[in-house]
Amino acid sequence: MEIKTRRDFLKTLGVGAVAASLPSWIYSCATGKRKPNILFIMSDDHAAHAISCYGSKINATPQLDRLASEGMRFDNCFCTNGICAPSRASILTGKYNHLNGMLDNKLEFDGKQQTLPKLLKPAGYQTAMIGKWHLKSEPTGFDYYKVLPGQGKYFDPLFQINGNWPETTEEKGYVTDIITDEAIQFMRNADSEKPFLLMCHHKAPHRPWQPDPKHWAQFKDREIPEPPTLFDDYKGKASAVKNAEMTLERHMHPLDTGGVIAPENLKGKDLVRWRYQLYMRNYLACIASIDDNIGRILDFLKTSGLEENTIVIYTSDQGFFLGDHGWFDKRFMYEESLQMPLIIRYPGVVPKGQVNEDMALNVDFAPTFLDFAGVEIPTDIQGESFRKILQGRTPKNWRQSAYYHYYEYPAWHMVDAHYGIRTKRYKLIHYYGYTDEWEFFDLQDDPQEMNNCYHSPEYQDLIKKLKIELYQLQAYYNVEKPVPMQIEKSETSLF
Ligand SMILES: [Ca+2]
Repeated sequence: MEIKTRRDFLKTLGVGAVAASLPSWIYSCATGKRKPNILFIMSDDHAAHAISCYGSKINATPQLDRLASEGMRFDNCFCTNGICAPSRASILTGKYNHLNGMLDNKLEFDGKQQTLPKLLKPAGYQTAMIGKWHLKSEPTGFDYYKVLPGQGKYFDPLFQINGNWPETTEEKGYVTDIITDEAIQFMRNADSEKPFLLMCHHKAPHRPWQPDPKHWAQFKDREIPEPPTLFDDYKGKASAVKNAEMTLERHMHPLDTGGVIAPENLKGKDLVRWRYQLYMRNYLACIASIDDNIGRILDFLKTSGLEENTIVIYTSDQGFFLGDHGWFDKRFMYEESLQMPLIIRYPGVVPKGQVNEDMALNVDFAPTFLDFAGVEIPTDIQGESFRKILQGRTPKNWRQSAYYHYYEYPAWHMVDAHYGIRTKRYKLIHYYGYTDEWEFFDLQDDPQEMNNCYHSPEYQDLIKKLKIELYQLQAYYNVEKPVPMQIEKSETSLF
């Protein structure tokens, strides 16, 4: 009689009879369902405007579109520091970089600190990290890891596997396929009585772009539409923007165009156009492999029976300039670099085919996953759980502005240190490293950020208010007053 009652109770929560025999700790109090598996798929430098459900004009990503049609797409998800290692550290810790220590790519992550996998393990989670790690120190908190050393290689990559750190083992094949194979193998072999956290981090589409030949064949003769800001002349913009060493015209390396060197007679706009085409064909061909492999993962989840109880997340550590403003690379707080694609599917919990406009940040990921797992969110985590947003209920006090802080200068591309605030409509940026200049954009009237209106009289009152809010955010996040940096040449890790 007692068992029957419990089964009836579980049925009301949507939990099947088989699950009723499982221990109580396996249920999440947040959803009343079994604690979900969390499959976190992250690519490297995949801009949202190279995903067709985000309105890409340059490629199609049918498998990511499929994921979005079955879940929720976030249109205002932002990184808090637009380069690789810092974003990864924020995702792992739920904290800004001044607290987790990864201000830039040069530093080494302190693996002793609190991280998402360490918090999930006591709740019964199996934890694994497969693919690009990029935090230099040995991964901690994972039952299993198999990571690329440094940036990794596209073909026949080396891996570092737990138990044998820092030795490397070569795997034959294409990196995006191999990482997917490994992820599927982990899920297939995982203990089905326990939930898992699997962080599946692709190297692609990081430069220098080396696509799988079968995808290159699809793109090699394709004419890629140019972005409207390809020939931004930076008029009225900050010196940091004018001085950045990331233009297609003057700073692109031959490796970024597949090792092909531009004909000598090409100059100015012709050279930019030539480089843009080769750059984008390689970049988009790398993304085609990611999309195919997302399809393989989704098919596996369906056929294995894991689909219903697995939260699938797709994101990228930050965005990228796809010729926008004449640039490649990222770092700046401009939209193309700031925005992270974010698509989340959780059958039966997240409504299908939703598009959300609320502001999410990479520091929100860890608390959100903890929340779904029914794990108490430590008070020192700075991000906020957006579980309720995923369930269709945005909290009334949800953030209306986001704080960003980029530190890495001097370094590759010589982008000055800056911080800023973005609201739904406006953006205010302060470059403070070797310069002391501001930019202000009205994103409603100027979504492409071509007109710096920092000195426009009609915006002065608004800018004053935004500065107050910006400094309040710095105080809220315990950011020490940023100081101009020592300017000296230094070595840094690639890109
Ligand atoms: Ca990156």
